[in-house]
Amino acid sequence: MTRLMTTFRSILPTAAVAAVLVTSLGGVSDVRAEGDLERLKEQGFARIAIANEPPWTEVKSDGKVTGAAPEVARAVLKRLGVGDVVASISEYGAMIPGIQAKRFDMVAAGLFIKPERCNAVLFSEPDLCDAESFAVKKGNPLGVKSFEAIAASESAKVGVVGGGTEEKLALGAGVPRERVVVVPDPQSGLKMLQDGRIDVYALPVLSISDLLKKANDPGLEMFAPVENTPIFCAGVAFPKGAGALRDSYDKVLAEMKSSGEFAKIVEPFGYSAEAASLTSREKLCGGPN
Ligand code: 6CS
Repeated sequence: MTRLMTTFRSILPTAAVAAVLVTSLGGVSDVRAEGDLERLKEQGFARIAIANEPPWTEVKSDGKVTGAAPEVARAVLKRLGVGDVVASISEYGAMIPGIQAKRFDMVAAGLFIKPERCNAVLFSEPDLCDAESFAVKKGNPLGVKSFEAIAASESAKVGVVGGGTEEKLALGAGVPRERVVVVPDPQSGLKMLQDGRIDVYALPVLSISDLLKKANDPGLEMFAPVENTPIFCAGVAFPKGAGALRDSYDKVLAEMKSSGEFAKIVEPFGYSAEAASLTSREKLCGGPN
């Protein structure tokens, strides 16, 4: 089980020093690449960004971190000799800048693999896939079934997580900025919907299903799948330059998919293990990554 990281330890592993020396001598990526995995082994854990959006990622009341994405990452890393996964909560929009600033070693949050993100980070092969959904008041009084319908309405406001895919989908469909309401976390979005401060709360199907089940509010319901939106698939994100670490991760992930271990981890959270195998990082990135 993973632990929620409250403060990062500052460790300068020898591998990183080696990588700097080799780079300054006309670097050989293999040394740096070897350094990434060696650094994590020496560190004893990988620092991961999560969102706390069950069942993708979840911080339990005792601080323990779980969810499909961290559990897959933890299992793969253990096989690579990295003993633990230590998480910190981040908004989706801050995850990639966090990787680039080396605040995190990886993002294991159900970050959807999309071309614009593939330009900024390296992704593992896809692991968790889902469709988009709306949480609405019972009976869907505004009759919204797409982001375009929200845009076409006079006043409908849609709640979204900051820097997430739903925010981009809403703006891309023409919903005016002032009617796209960024909420800090899933619980806040649900409360804003219940209070009528938003008319729609947009998240992936499994996130909304989890929220509504826990809310047990007969005045709310889910509409899914959102029209004109694809099935999205997520992967673990690594910094550009950590190609060999990403490839080592992918090799173990593929072995776990073949052996059935991957399915044993993700299916209890509600994910289809097969869905990830129906696509690929290259297809989702629109080219090599
Ligand atoms: O990666 C994203 O943008 C989306 N992923 C999840 C798991 N939830 C919402 C977010 O927009």
